[in-house]
Amino acid sequence: MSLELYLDLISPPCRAIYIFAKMNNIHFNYFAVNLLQGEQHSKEFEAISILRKVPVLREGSFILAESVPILLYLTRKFNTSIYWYPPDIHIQASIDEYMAWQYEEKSCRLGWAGISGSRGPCPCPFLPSLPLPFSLSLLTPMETNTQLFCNHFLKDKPFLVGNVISLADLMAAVELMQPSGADFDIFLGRPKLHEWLLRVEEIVGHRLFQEAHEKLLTIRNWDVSILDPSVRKKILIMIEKMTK
Ligand SMILES: N[C@@H](CCC(=O)N[C@@H](CS)C(=O)NCC(=O)O)C(=O)O
Repeated sequence: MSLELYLDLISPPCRAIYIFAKMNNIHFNYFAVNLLQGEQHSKEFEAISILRKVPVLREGSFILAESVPILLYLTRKFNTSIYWYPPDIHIQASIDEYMAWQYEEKSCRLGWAGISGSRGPCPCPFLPSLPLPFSLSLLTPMETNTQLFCNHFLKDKPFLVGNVISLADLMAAVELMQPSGADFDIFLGRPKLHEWLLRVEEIVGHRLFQEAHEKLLTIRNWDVSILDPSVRKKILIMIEKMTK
């Protein structure tokens, strides 16, 4: 049965799955869902996932949403290298802890992803009141989360759960890259964080890492007028929440 992945590489969880599948030689059919054009709301995609979000995995009648269970499913089904999610229950718990924190939307993702939403494909045209550079209120959640990431999760370790890469590092690296879509370098002035990113990138492979991030890093060239209105509205609501 063929494995299908529904992804948009502008999305961090999609990039994590894409990189993971490629690194582990997992064969899949790639279905692009263009979020900025609202394809997640199409009837065809809704028939696959009522959640209308990517990533989604489909294998025959088996459909799975949410990046964390998708990654765990792939590690188990394809018996990938043990370091991604080692059997030690304490290590697993630490990986789970990080992934749960990252996906608690009100905390971390909103901060990192919010910046790219605010300056990426939809900056000034409908946010004329938002001065550039970013207002303090937009930067605050991102700075807070980055500090927490460095001080509580990464500390002085080479990787999040010790000496080897794990699913937690992959998920964190693609998320922390998100502000780069808005030309914002979160690694600047944070040498330890930058060294950690380089370690992850080296293991992933520079070419694959760049390939996965190409869409994000060229998003500023997008024509805002082709943005789906429902997507504009969602981004605006998200930014309003953050600037309150
Ligand atoms: N917790 C979910 C998050 C999924 C998610 O929020 N996907 C976003 C892209 S990062 C999406 O598809 N958004 C489309 C929309 O909200 O319309 C996961 O980890 O898979």
